[in-house]
This record gives sequence, structure tokens and C-alpha cells, in this order.
Amino acid sequence: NDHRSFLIWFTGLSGSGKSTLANLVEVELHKKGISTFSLDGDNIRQGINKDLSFSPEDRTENIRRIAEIGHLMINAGVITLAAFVSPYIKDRENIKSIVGTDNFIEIYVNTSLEECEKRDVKGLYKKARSGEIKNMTGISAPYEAPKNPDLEIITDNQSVEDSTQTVLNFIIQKLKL
Ligand code: GGZ
Repeated sequence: NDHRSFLIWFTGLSGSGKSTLANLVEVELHKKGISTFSLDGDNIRQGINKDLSFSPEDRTENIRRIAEIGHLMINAGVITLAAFVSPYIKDRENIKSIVGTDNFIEIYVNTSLEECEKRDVKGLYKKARSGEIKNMTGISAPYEAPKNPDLEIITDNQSVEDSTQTVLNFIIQKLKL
């Protein structure tokens, strides 16, 4: 398969379904013989970025380092999927300046706070409400929604299968696969 490489970036609240979506899209791309690489909180925040907290400054540094890794991956010719809350517009703008606007695809996984809080897979929202953790995105820290994402997925009114298909169709036409 000959194709351009891209950094496909999923932004949204904790529990919005970014990683789930990225993983399912990755499975479908693999079925088409396209190799990819995935970056998310689990392989980044426990490794290269384990020195970083959730303060605004550390989130900025988190995203900057991930963008630099994404840049290396693009240069290696690998389609890379990244799933991070990335709550600040200026940080997401900075990704474009690091990897190049043409190599960057921004996907806004728009799941309402109400829905994310209802799921509360990791119990973080409950802890944030009680004050046990601070700087929780959506509760005690801001989320600046993309104004002009390449693609917006509103998960509240469609199944995860439909969301996956929507993202996949978008990527396939973008990559001209
Ligand atoms: C947001 C937090 C926080 C706070 C821990 N705010 O749903 P998750 O668990 O698996 O994904 C969230 C992840 C966010 O890390 P990111 O590197 O994506 O954030 S950022 O882009 O803003 O730097 C959540 C968990 O870490 N988590 N504390 N206070 N999410």
C-alpha cells in the first residue's frame, strides 16, 4: 500500500470514546493491509511523559511532545492515530505547526459531559465532583471545543459502529486508499 502518512488526532473529554474509536478504526485499517501506530494516554503518560501532571502547563508540554513523536512517525511514513483530551485550542494549533497542517487531521469526539459523567469508567468524574482530584477536564478545568475540526463525531446519537464507519470513510477518502 502506497499512501501519504498522517497524524490523525482525536480530541474530546475523558470518557468521550476517543481511544475506543481510534482502536476500532485501526482494526479496520489493518484489515485493509495498512499498518498504523497508536498513541494514547496509556502508552505516553505512563512512559515518556510520566513526569507530567494535568496542570495547564504540563498538558501543553504533554501535547507538544506527542506532536513531536507524531512528526517522527510521519517522517517514518506511518499513519499515526493519537487520542488525547488536548483541551486547549492553542495546543492543538501548535501540533499543526510541528507536523505541518497538511499532515494533520483533527477529529472532535463530541460526547456530552453528561454522558461522559454517566459512564465514568474510571470514577474520575465522581472524584472530581467530591474534590478528591482537581484539574478535571469538564469539571474543574476547561475543554475548548474545536471550532472547525476536519470531522466531528457526535456519539450521543449514534452507535460506536456507525461512528467507526464515519471516521473510516473520512480517512479513506483523505488518504485516497
Ligand atoms: C482529564 C484526566 C485527569 C484530569 C486523569 N483531566 O478517560 P481517560 O482517563 O483514560 O483519559 C484521561 C486521560 C487524559 O490524559 P491526556 O494526556 O489525554 O490529557 S491532556 O491531553 O489534557 O494532557 C483520563 C485521565 O487521563 N485523567 N486525570 N485531571 N483527564
